[in-house]
Amino acid sequence: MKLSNFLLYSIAFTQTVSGIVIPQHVLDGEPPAPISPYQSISDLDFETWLEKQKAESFHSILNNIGGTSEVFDEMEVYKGVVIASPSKIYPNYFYQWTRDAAITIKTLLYELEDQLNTSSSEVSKDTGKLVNVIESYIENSYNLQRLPNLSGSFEDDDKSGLGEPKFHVNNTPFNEVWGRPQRDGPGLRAATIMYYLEILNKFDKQVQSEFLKSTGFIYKKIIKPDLIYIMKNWDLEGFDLWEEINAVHFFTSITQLRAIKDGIFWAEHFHDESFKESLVSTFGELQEAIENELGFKSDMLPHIIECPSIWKIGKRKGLDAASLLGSIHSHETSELRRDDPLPIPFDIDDSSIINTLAAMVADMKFRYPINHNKIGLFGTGVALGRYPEDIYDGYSTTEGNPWFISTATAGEIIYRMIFKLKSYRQDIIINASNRDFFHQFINFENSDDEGDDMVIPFNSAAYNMMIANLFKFSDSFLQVVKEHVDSQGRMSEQFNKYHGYMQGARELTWSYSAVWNAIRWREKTLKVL
Ligand SMILES: *[C@@H]1O[C@H](CO)[C@@H](O)[C@H](O)[C@H]1NC(C)=O
Ligand SMILES: *[C@@H]1O[C@H](CO)[C@@H](O)[C@H](O)[C@H]1NC(C)=O
Ligand SMILES: CC(=O)N[C@H]1CO[C@H](CO)[C@@H](O)[C@@H]1O
Repeated sequence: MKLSNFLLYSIAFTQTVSGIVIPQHVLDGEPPAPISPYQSISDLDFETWLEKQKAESFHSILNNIGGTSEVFDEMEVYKGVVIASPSKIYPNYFYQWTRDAAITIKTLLYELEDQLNTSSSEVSKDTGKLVNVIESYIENSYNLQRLPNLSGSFEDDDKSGLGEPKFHVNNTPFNEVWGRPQRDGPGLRAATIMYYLEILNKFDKQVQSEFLKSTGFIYKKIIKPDLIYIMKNWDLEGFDLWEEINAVHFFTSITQLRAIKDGIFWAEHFHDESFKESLVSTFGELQEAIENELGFKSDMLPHIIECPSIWKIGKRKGLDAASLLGSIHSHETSELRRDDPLPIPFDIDDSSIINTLAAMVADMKFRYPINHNKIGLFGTGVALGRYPEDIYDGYSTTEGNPWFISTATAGEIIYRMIFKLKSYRQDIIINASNRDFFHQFINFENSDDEGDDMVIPFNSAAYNMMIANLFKFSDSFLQVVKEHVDSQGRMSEQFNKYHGYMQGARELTWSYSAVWNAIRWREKTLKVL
């Protein structure tokens, strides 16, 4: 976006919001053209939009995967390769990241599971196509794992090559300076592939690909190396999902824990006893570290500290959408059992997670001018960015903006919280731990019970009112998303904090996947209301 346009839209904004200080450089522009970025879709009501956006998002995800893309042929983007974005310049995201790919394919797996569940024994053409895409990703993972690269090699004792964050779309290594290693990739990939095995098992299906042979082959050759990587490296520093800080990170640790947990199940399934024992001991150590040793929690703060080392030196508040992402990607539906023998901490309804969400809203409501019209409102979602101190604008470093991923993920968390409350028939318990979150919905100052625990009994009138407010809260995040996508449902990485237009890498695969998942959880939650 040219600077002159930028000034124009910002001015338009000052006319609708009063009492907000707009930086002088924004005020120095030409008179405004009264164009609304929201015009193109304002005629669609929310429900219609959700349905349309879910389909568009899914289609756009498939277009960013080699072998199924209608945009790229297999000579350019190899089969099973998931590109982060089709953008090749300004910025160049035309690569496959291990993290983004694993998260994307997990989205396809949710769809596959939904399709298999609803369709009768006959496997439809669409389902067959989906299986093909998923298996080509798994095949490609086998190849990528074995590519020597600047993080190391597959042959190293500690499997250091698996920590390489990204590759070219033709499966050659990326040999430039980068934030490496990134230690979340192997766990995310392994968890995604193990979820595929779980689906095959559940619906009594076989592996289709001749190359992949069987679930046993996939376990031994692809999943196990990634688990070994975690066992050998979980206590080491690495770059975060935003590729900026070489340290210990909540997102990395908790998604690693998830992979180890699933690994225990599959090691047992394949009678890999001694390996299972090693996994069990890693699980114990890593869980203890996450809860008590790595510094993700402090008595001084109600929320998660995503990167304790940078918080300690006072450079960041610790607030980060990565904590929300860590929670959703380490907890899933299949864990909806009461007597889980290996519970993973910091589920979506954990006080520290919902307090993180509340603190992000409280910060970014003021930080981003497009949220200023909601300053007086409580229990309403706003556009969320990655973290308060962010200065990456999608092209270079100036000022941070809201992201589709963060905003949609906040919605997903609250839908899932409602889903869990209703499915478990849980009372809502408000106490000192989660008061920061519920403060958005209850005015404690006027209540006699300030300081005391408050129990809202399941299915009482107050309970149902709170559930309705929570549902409205989660919807309001998707309403923000709706205001910033284009008329085709396309999504870039960010939208500008002053004027709301999209910027950064266009058609970001992860944006589609985050929004698709939030909409899917909304549908699931509606069924239990
Ligand atoms: C299919 O979905 C329904 C509703 O969510 C669920 O109760 C059921 O257990 C699922 N069946 C299978 C085989 O997953
Ligand atoms: C608040 O309630 C939760 C859930 O029952 C509990 O885990 C937590 O320890 C409680 N916090 C306080 C400060 O009592
Ligand atoms: C340690 C190691 O195996 N490094 C390799 C990483 O990849 C580059 C490019 O393929 C090789 O040149 C290095 O030898």
